[in-house]
Amino acid sequence: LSTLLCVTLCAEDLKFPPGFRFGAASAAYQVEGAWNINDKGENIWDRFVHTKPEYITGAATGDVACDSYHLWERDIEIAKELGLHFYRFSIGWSRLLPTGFANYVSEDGKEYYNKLIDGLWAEGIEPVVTLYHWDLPQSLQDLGGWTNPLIVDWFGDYARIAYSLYADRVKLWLTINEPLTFCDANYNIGTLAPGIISPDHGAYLCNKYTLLAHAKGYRIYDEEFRPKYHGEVSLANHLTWFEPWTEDDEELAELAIQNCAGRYSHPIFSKEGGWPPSIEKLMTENSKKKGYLKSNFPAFTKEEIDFIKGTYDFYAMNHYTSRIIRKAKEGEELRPWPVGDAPDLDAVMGGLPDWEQTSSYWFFVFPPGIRRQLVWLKKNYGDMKFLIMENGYSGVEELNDQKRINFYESYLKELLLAIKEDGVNLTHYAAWTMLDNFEWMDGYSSKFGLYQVNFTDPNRTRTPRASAFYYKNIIKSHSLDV
Ligand code: BGP
Repeated sequence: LSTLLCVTLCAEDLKFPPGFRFGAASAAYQVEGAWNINDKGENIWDRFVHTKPEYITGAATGDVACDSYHLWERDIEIAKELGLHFYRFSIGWSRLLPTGFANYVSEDGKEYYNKLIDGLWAEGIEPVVTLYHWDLPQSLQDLGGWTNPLIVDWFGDYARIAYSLYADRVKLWLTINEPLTFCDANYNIGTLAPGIISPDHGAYLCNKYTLLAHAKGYRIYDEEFRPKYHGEVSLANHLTWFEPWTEDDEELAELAIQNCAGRYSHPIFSKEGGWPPSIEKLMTENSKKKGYLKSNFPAFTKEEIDFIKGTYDFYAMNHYTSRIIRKAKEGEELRPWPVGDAPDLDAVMGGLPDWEQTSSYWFFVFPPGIRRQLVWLKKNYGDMKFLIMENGYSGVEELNDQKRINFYESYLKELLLAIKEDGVNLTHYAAWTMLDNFEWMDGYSSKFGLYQVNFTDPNRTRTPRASAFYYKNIIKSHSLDV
């Protein structure tokens, strides 16, 4: 009845389902610092920031970042202050395995994550662990990184070691964070480490071997660890939502969604598996246009399709932004990815004038996108457990960050509608992020933190923003009615 009486959501509707869990997400390279401490191995971000500083705003590095390697206890205190139910962090592959390979486990790395996991549990906060958040050991990159099929085994070995050390206390695992972002930005235009430009080959090989590596990581857990520990595993996909510019662009918008969401979802979550047929067709046509004899989009064998299919226990989505999209006009010049348009689709993309532009060049605020994306996933891949594993707002330094509060309120409202009106089984929400941190190519110029971090202070003092109190109240009341 309340729904009928209310124009928008009413108090009752603003409640999250019992058992719904709130958290925050982070990534090793973005917060830990201590890049060369003890026996930690060099990773591709260490190498990238030290050799190609011109790629990063202010030539910033993650050498110290938030210094969470030393300040992990303060981080747990903050997670407790916020009342988080879970804290998502990633393991630094080369911190745990300095050579990148399984021949040698760092005692120091092992203990660091042990302390973090135990410290979180001591405060009743569940650790959620990502195995790979973009910091490949440099030793593996030197052998081709994600374009070398052997990465599937290297990742499998690393995953097995991480499970054997922590699966007794970690029940929720994400194998890989955002293949779309790191494959396309690593190997397409070279803006993320290792900064290799190979759009027609590197990016696609990375797509394929990332999916196979994820599947390997999933299957190892499933066969060797699940019987004892009963945890759950999936990967986290970055999904941008696409709206058609006009009715004529509906098919194109669907193709763009397939190219973003489908490329990393269809092989895992669809009944038939393999690449989305529309994307395979598009890539073949594009290869021909570019003069290749055959498609340079790497095909899967039947065995590979079966190996990847079904390797999930839930769908984890990172979502920030949306685009409107239209076909390029005859002779229209496309702005290069990722700032502008979509050459693969011969399409122009952007935000509408009333979509707020955040401090990140790629990020327009469009709250309905998050709900529409979830509904699309449910429609395409069926009913399952959905988790938001990243969502947040990039702004500036100010402590009174009303715009971030507005962002969280509007996106969370859409999630409540997805749960209540569309029947989406959404169980977790992770804010990106708890602390200002090293935001990849933006260095420290872009702030996503609920807590401000003073990066000029050797103690890396953390100070709550207004949004931290807002998020804390939401968690406490389990409702948006705060
Ligand atoms: C996600 C990444 C995060 C985080 C966030 C903000 O794609 O998983 O690691 O960085 O985006 O993005 P950016 O740092 O590019 O502004």
